[in-house]
Amino acid sequence: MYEHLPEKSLDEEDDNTIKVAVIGKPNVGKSSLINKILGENRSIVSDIAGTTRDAIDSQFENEKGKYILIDTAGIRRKSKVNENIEKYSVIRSLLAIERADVCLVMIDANEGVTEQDTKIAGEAHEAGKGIIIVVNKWDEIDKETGTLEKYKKEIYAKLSYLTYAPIIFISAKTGQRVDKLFDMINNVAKQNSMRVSTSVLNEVINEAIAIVQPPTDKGKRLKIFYGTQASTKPPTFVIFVNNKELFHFSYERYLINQFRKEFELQGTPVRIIVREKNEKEEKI
Ligand SMILES: Nc1nc2c(ncn2[C@@H]2O[C@H](COP(=O)(O)OP(=O)(O)OP(=O)(O)O)[C@@H](O)[C@H]2O)c(=O)[nH]1
Ligand SMILES: [Mg+2]
Repeated sequence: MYEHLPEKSLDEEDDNTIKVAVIGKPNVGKSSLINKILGENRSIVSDIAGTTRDAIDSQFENEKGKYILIDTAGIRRKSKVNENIEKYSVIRSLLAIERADVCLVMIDANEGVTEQDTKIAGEAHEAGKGIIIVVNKWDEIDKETGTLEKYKKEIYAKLSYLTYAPIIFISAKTGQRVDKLFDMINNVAKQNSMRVSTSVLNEVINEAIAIVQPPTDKGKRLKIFYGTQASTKPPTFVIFVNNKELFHFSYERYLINQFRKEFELQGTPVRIIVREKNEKEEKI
């Protein structure tokens, strides 16, 4: 099904290669997924949690694109057994997240979202990466009508800051839906590196302001002068306002949601940086 490339140096990667880190706790099936994709036993798969010790890169290409798949060691709670190896693998995983464009946050369908998963997903979110929540071992679940929707709801309830990230239910063992991952990865990577012109951004800002008026506090109203995109990966917008204190979290969330809707930014964190501008010097 997938075409295999000859081994080449990872320095030769070109710009349209998407780096995908598979992250998640030990034994969730990270290496199994990568093996399924590569179609050979490249990474070690085993029942013993903590088999993978290092981040392992595999270059891979199919009809959907070019990818570097980064297998990582499961991030787990501090263990008494071997703290040094533990610490080392956590650091390697964090480095893998840093290097990635897209993180597949893998969750075990049998367990649902655990505290550890929340921590790991949080790292990817904080790092501003494109994120896909991958629920693995779906083959082990007894399904009825609505099981999938119920799972989705529960996952978003527990990972409430990740409601933008798409969810996919797979089995690395049987290969169920594994081929669907690539369109998702491409979409999320595209959104994560999206750039919008200042004029379009300000049209959207003005429209948003017209729909929901900026808040007032102690008789003062927030004024939004204009915005500009400062950077990508993730999309980061600088918004110039009269008074930072008036830019409440709820209005920030509203604006981010508008941006997500208008620019089709599912699957990526979106950031806003607020800057103050003197009202008199600002005549636009
Ligand atoms: N039933 C079922 N078992 C799976 C699935 N994916 C992985 N497993 C099993 O789960 C165990 C752990 O798989 P690994 O791929 O080694 O897990 P890992 O996340 O790489 O683990 P570490 O490298 O130790 O962090 C193995 O016994 C796999 O066969 C799946 O989709 N369904
Ligand atoms: Mg592994």
